[in-house]
Amino acid sequence: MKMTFRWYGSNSDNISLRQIKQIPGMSGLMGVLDYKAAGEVWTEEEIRAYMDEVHAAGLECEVIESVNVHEDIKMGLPSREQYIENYRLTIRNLAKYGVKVIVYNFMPVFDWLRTDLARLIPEDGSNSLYFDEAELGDMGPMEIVRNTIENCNGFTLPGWEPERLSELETTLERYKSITPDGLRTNYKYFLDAIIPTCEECGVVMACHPDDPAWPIFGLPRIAHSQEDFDKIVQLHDSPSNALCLCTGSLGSHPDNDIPAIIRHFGQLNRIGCLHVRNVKYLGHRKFREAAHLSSAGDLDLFEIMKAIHDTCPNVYIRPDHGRMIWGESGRPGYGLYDRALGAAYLNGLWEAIEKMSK
Ligand SMILES: [Mn+2]
Repeated sequence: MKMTFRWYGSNSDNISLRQIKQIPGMSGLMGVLDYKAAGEVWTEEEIRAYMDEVHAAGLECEVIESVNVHEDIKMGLPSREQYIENYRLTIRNLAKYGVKVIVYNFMPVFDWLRTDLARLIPEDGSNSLYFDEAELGDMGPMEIVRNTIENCNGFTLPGWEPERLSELETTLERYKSITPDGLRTNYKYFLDAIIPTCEECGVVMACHPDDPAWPIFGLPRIAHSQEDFDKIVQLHDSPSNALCLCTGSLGSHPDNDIPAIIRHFGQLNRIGCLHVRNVKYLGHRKFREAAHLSSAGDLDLFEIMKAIHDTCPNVYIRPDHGRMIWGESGRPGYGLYDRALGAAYLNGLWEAIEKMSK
């Protein structure tokens, strides 16, 4: 297992590489160029600049996240050809600088969704991201977009780039005629086009699950259960067509047995990387993000780490969203302190599992 940390780059993250390097057991980053719009080519110059900085800090960057798929590819429009060509070039450019795994998603419009980005946790005064479908009921898509952008403390949030959302109304209208099967057809077209490039360059594509793990606003969503991912890995049968198993996203639905899902796809060699975090269920389609410790939420992090250890022990993982604690302010979900605590805890579980299994 390689422990990593998400970092947005020195112009856009308030956490420094030195701080990340000081977290025990941190091997590197899951990096991102957060200023790139979906469909743009990530140039060699941009990637080199990012990597040089990371390597100078004594960290690796073998996983890159949020290489966003242009909406025209998901909708299957004729203009997808150019965007697919750009995506292939981005894969090649990233591979040249040592990238082994690319995290992306195939979710229509909304990358992830919360109704509150800083919900007070009354027990200890910290706050975390929160979702309540009942609150969403009164909000239209445009309103939730406005809320999310206004409440992100001036930081960009992955998937919520304002440029991408400017044509929201037209896009939402277009999706009305696309069924889940139709979306899968467009997905297969994309995978058939890019996976041979990945195989050539030794890159694994890791699809991130829907978050939360059910359909929203009537949009087709096809990545929120074991059955869904069985279909996805079969769309193009290759070890380069894998998933980013996000325990908090899939785990937002209590029916998803996360350790069992890890074992299933781990045995198939289809897990490119994992985001590991905990969630606390508060009712029907209502949850908040919790500290990583198992007893702080409803997921069993020991069983999760054990499933990783047993079926995909060399995989990249990172502590996912943390709470905001100790007076920290920053990008919602991506503070330093709680994620560092998460990494230390997950490393502790790992050490115990490793030694017990010998
Ligand atoms: Mn995730």
